[in-house]
Amino acid sequence: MSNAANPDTRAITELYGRFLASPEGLDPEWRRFFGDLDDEAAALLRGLNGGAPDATTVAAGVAGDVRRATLDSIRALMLIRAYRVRGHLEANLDPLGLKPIEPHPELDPRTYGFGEADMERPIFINNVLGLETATLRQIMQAVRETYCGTIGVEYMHIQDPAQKAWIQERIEAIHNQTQFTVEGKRAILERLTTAEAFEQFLNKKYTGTKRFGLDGGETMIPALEQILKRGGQLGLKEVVVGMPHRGRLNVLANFMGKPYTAIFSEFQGGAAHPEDVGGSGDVKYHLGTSSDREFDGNTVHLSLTANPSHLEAVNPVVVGKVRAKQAQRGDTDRTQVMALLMHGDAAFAGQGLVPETLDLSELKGYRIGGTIHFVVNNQIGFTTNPVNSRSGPYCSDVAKIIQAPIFHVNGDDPEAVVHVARIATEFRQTFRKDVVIDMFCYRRFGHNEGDEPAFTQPLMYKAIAKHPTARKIYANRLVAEGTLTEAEAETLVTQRQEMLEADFEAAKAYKPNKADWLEGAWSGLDRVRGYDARRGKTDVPLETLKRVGAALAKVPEGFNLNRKIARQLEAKHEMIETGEGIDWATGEALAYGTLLTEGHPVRLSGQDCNRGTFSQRHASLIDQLDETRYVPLNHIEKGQAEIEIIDSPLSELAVLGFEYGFSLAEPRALVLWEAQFGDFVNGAQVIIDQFIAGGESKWLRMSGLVMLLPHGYEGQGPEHSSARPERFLQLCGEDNIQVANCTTPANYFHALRRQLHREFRKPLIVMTPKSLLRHKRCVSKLEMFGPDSTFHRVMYCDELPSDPKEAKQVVLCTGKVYYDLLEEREKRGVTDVHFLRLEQLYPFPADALAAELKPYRHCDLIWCQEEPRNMGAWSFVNSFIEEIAEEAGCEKPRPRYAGRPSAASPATGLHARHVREQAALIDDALTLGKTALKRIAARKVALEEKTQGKPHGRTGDKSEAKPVGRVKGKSKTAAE
Ligand SMILES: Cc1ncc(C[n+]2csc(CCOP(=O)(O)OP(=O)(O)O)c2C)c(N)n1
Repeated sequence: MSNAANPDTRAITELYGRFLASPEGLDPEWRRFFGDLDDEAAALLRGLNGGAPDATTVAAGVAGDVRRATLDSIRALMLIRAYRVRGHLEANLDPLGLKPIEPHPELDPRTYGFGEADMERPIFINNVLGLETATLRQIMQAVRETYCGTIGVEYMHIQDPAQKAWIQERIEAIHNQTQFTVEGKRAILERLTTAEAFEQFLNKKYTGTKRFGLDGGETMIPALEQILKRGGQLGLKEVVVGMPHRGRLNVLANFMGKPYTAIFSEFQGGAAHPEDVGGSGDVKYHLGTSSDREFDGNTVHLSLTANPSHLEAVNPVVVGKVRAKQAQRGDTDRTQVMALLMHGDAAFAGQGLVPETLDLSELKGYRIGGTIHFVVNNQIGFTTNPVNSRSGPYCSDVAKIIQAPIFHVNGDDPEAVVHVARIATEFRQTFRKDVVIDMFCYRRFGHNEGDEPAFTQPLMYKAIAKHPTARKIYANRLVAEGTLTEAEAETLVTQRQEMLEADFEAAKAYKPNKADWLEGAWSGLDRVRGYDARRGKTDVPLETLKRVGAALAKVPEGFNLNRKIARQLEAKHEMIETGEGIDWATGEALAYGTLLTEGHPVRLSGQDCNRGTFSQRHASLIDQLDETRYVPLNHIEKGQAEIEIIDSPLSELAVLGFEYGFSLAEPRALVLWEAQFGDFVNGAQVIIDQFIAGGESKWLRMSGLVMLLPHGYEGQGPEHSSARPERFLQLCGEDNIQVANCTTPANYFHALRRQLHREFRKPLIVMTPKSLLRHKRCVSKLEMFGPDSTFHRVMYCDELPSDPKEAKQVVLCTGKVYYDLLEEREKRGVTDVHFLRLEQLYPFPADALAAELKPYRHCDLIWCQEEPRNMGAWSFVNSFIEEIAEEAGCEKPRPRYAGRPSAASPATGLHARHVREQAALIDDALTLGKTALKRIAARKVALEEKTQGKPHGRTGDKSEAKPVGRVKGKSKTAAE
């Protein structure tokens, strides 16, 4: 709209007339401009002309007063609209006022042809801004109060007319200001004083100790209070809070109600939990807590989620927790439980998890009815200025991807901050949608209390040193307007200080008396004790299995099933009826279905997981004529629990975080996340390292989350082969997680059911198959799911050798390679090599393996894997195997390695090479002793010659295995 800066008013009227008559003929920018004006302009014209807007009247311009009035009204509306869109650019947001506010031409009345002379002329604006008819001066005052005061509102990007209109009405009629009562103002000052006194007290008592103080952003505390108060009035019963380091102690003390004595005790080196609880603990500014707060008779339960240092990583976890809690409460309209997330400005703009989590907000499988985001925008990130932190003007711009309204507000105006907190809460409760409060403030000290900020921001810190605190500014304002006396304001401060002193003394004797875990939804559960088989009772009566199986193969009358799916269902039916050949997907469905009949909800989310990446699951059946969905597992029997299978957005980090959060709040549901291919799991690494692996130890929070990671070397190249089991195994310690690689549908079934059939919860990471999904040998009989069946951590081969004495070599392995070994052994007629499968890699099944090895003490031991030597389980298992073999009395306890040589990339992209490598590693595993070593050495030489001395292929093995002969044997079937 290049000519909008200096418009000819007549031309605008004509343009508008043309727009009404035939908008297509207009330049698109003008079309959009008038289009946005349309409703109000039409109403206004109706008001002026006493009837419908008439294109010809406007275009031709009736003579005299009406024409001029019309023109004024339209121009005034254009001006008002410009303020709605861009007023925030001239708002007084920065308490430090470091940068001059640049006037924006679209906010200048001259841009619309108004001059000084027009200031006092009445203009009809038809109740816009609560004004029927107003002078330009009055209009300017109203728009500047509403849009350029200490609040800048961004909402014109919202496409939903109802949401946009709601905000407009909510702020324009009152010129975006709440008239607080004397009581309200005192309450705000009291909260501010509490926040400030706390930080100052800590600063005095623990000078230089890291606390990531809220100093400069204290106004957040009265704002949070308002969110709870207004939320409680609007039906809120529970808030799950997530926040970073900044101001966390203040929030714990002055919002969550954690006793000062407990916090001081932690500063004095005391533990957060009683000592006998165990765990590694965490620094105080990462800890969570929960409490009940009461306002006007409404009790709101608060829980602050523990989080790692990784900024924003807690976001999806909080959101997932809220979803679970909503389900527990039956909060179907999602107004009882809410997420409240606090952010730093640099982190909100910079971390990719922020948009990933925002993206979940409106999706059926993940929505929670909106999060309130509160950004403590202290205009700095550690030592980095905003200009180096983001490309957009605001740190909050990312929230526009979900069209959230954004309220920028000056943190030195506590009434404005509390006012927007109230509006944001109302908006969330009304539209059940995310909303952002971006509170501009400053950081009074360095990034932490030991830092010198003047090294990097000398000018900013000169300004801060001279700047009075928000409490002081507000107290002065209230004194000036006569709300309270200076002495009263000071009394508030001294009262707080005395209280803090008393608690400081009391803290010396403070001892935490209990750890807040295994409460609420977790009561009845216990922590794990001992390293036994931990099977749980996972077997299921045959009739239940058949009932579930029958439901799996049934569709409603008249359902138009895809022909290929129909054949699959017939096959399923056959499996259940005959009790033979139950495949992986059916085994999995039986696990879900039987849990559902026992009342355990199941929730599986991941990319395309309804169908399954390998077209194996088909959990939802799609009618071929109208695309309606039918989920057989939800139609087993009356009173069963429900399964939710959700095709996730293309995110690993946010979705895994969400499911982990869900599992924290709901121990009685089976919660699973599935990777498209296991390779992609590293996109979620922060959730794995910081939450799943360490959460229980750091924060005493258990999780029964299951991660399904398709894994296996099938010639699909570097990115579709490995779920990087080595990464998970490296994380294993202190009994934190379980890592499994099951080889039979029945064992997988028991592993899943076991998650809910023990008194504790542990995350389970399963390397799941790809080709085995359809492998004729990878099937189980129904009886393996039935009475007295169980999970096996170690499984031995059910055929050869018939007598352990006849064996010469034991090949240990995990996962799919077992079937490759089996087939090759068969093909070669080898009868003296015994196989042992580790179905669970961690906790390492030491007792079971020792028992299995005992009869084979005379044998050579081999570890066979498909992954390169520096990957897979080898580095993890080899010392375990050796120790156990030694203890079991094995003659040659050191296992020999049979697998791919170390490599930079997990797998080759060349299929022929994959086949060659795979054949070689199987050959290595099946070949005995010296012969094997000779062959390996020969291959190494050949390769080196080929690559002109560059060690590019296999590098051989240094095992000291001895040659052994071969024997014949018969079959045997049992496991562990
Ligand atoms: C993911 C991640 N990267 C880096 C850091 C190190 N770090 C801690 S605080 C901080 C600055 C954060 O700035 P901002 O988000 O504006 O919050 P503020 O500290 O200013 O309140 C950084 C870079 C971190 N904690 N997390």
